[in-house]
Amino acid sequence: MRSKELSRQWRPETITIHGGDEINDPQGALVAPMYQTSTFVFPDAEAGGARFAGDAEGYIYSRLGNPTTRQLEQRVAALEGMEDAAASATGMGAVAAATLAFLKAGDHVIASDAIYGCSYALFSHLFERFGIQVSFVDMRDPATLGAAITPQTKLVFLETPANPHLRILDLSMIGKVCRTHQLKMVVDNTFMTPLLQRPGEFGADLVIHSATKYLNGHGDVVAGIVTGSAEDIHTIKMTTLKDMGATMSPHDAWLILRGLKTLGIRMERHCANALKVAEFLNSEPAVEKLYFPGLEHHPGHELIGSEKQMKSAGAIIAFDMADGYQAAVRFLNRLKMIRLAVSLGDAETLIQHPASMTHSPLTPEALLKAGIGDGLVRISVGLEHVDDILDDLRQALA
Ligand code: 3LM
Repeated sequence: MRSKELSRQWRPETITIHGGDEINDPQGALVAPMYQTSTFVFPDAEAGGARFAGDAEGYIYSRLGNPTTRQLEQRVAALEGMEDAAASATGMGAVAAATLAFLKAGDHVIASDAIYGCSYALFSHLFERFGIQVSFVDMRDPATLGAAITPQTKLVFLETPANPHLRILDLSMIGKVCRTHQLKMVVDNTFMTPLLQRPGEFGADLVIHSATKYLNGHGDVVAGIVTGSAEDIHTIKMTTLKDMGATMSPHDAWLILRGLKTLGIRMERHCANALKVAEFLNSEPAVEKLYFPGLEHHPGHELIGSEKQMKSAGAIIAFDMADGYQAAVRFLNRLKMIRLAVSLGDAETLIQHPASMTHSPLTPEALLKAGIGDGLVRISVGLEHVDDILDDLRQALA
C-alpha cells in the first residue's frame, strides 16, 4: 500500500492525484469508493469501547472521521506541506473551527482589515458576544501590526491576496512578528491554492481553504479545510469540529477529490486567462483602477516569482468603475456569457459587486478602511476560451 509518507516526495501536481494513504479497496477500484455511511459497525463491544477511548484504530461515526474525508485531508495536508488537515462543512466552518479551538473569553485576536465578508462578520459580531476582542489592522506595515499586540493577543488572522481587491501581505514579515510574540498565525489561502502559495513555508501555523472554490473547482460543493501541525489539527478535531459539528460530508469529500486531480491544469488556464483579461481591462477607459497582482503597478507584485511567496498572480481581478455604483450596475446587467454570481474558482467566469454582495456584512466605515468602494467589481476568471470572456466584457463596457 502506498503511504502518505511516500506521497510527500512527489511534486504538487502529482500529489493532487495520488497524495495520502492509498485506500485498499478489495475490488481494486482505481478510484476509491465513497464511504457514504453515517456510522461504522464494531466487530465487538470491547473494540467499540477501545475506539472511543483512542486505544484502537478504526472509524466510529462520520462526524468523527470517515475514510473518504480522511483521504482528502491527507491529500490537502501534503499539498500545503503541513502534517495534517481537518475537513469541514464549509470554508466558514473551517475559519470558525480553526480559530475558536485556540481562543477563550478575554483573548484578543488581530485580523487583517481586508478579509472575506463573513470572516469579518464572525470576528466582529460573534466573537465579541463571547468576550473575544478583535482588532482589524492594516498588516502591510509591521509597525501597525506590532502596535496592535497586547498581552492578551493569541492569534493573527489574514488573507493574501485579500478578498475582494487582492491586497497583498508579506507572509514572511508577518510570520516573524508572530514567532517573536508567540502568536498563532492563521492564513486563509483560498485565493491562491497550495499550488501557487504555501503559507506554512513562511511561518503560518494553520492554513485554511474554502474548498468550495478552486480545490473543488466545479461549483457543486460548499466545503472547507484547515491544515496545520498534527497537534493543532487534533485539537481542532477533538473540540470545535467534533462538538460544534460542522464536518464535511463524504459525498462532498469525494467530489473534491475528483476536482482536485485537475487543479494543476485548471490553475494554469485560470492564470493565463486572467493575465489577458487584466491586460485588456487595464487599457479600458471605463476602468478607473485595476487590482491584479500580475500587473507591475500592483503593490506586492514583487512577491511573485518561482522562489517567492506567490508562484503566480492567480485569477481573481477587481476594478473600480470610473463612474461608481451606477456604472458598475449597468455593466454587470449587460453581461451575457459571464455569470453574475458570488463565489470564485469555478470553470465559469463569475462576476459580482463586493460592497453590496460578498462584503455587505462590513460596516460603511470598515468598507472604507478596507478600500472597498461602491464602484468596485470582482471577477473570477474562468476556464472558457479567453476571447469569449474578452468579447463579453468588451460589449458590456461599450
Ligand atoms: C466569495 N467567499 O464570493 P464558504 N474564505 C474566503 C472566501 O472567499 C470565502 C470563504 C472563506 C465567497 C463566497 S459570498 C456569500 C460567497 C477567502 C467565501 C468562506 O463557507 O465555503 O463559502 O467559504 O467571495
